[in-house]
Amino acid sequence: MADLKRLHDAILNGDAKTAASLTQEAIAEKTNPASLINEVMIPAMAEVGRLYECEEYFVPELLLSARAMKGALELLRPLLAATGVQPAGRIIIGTVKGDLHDIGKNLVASMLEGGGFEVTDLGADVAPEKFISAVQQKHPQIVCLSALLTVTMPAMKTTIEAMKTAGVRNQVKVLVGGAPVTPEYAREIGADGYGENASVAVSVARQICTGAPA
Ligand code: B12
Repeated sequence: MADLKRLHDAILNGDAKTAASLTQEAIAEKTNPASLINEVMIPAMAEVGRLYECEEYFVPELLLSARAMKGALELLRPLLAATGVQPAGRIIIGTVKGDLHDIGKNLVASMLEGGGFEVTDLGADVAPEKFISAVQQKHPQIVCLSALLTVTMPAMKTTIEAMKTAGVRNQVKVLVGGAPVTPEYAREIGADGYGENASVAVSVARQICTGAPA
């Protein structure tokens, strides 16, 4: 059986090769991808964050762990998408301008795909104009904004304001998230919804698109 503690440690230690091979093993053994992510991989990144906070890790270690996490998530992505049911709606997602964090956003995008949504991922450090032109081209029901830095949270507000000015705000619902974002902040900046993690993002998106309870 794949050693999940070793997978946790491989992400923690930034060992992308071991993380990928243990993830492959877990996939071959039909380990549930959602529990692999929620019970092993996200806790590993949380520990990385803790070590960074107490100055045992620095940016190079963060980058190595992030690379290991992304590689493992990439392997799980098709499995998350395969669990999907009916196409539930179109979604545009991106990390706001000035912010390069994309692991959580990628996870949200994958889970939304898994939830049957058609997702256009604009990437990280996305300017408001890019969100606006994606709305004009793709006509999504929802725009998802991610921010991981206190200093980039205001870019969510700027993006919403720019959507108003461009006349597209009333065509979509805006869903926000990311570690420093709170439901109060979401309300304050005029977002329509907030999700604390990727699975909540899927239920909130489903509620917005179908009116189903979250
Ligand atoms: C990995 C990491 C990095 C990597 C990012 C790599 C990448 N490709 O993403 C690198 C090394 C590049 C990095 C850089 C920096 N980082 Co950094 N980073 C992290 C770290 C350790 C983990 C983030 C992560 O991936 N978490 C795992 C994912 C799965 O969780 P998540 O992102 O929170 O996403 C979940 C939810 O928030 C939610 N969610 C996320 N987005 C959305 C969107 C929607 C719509 C919804 C509904 C939900 C949702 O669902 C996700 C899944 O459950 C955090 C620490 C932490 N504990 O968060 C610091 C952290 C975010 N970084 C921090 C800092 C300070 C920086 C730098 C400024 C450091 C520096 N001095 O250069 C730079 C900024 C660069 C920039 N301009 O963006 C601080 C931010 C402090 C703050 N509040 O502002 C943190 C909190 C570390 C700390 N404790 O100080 N970082």
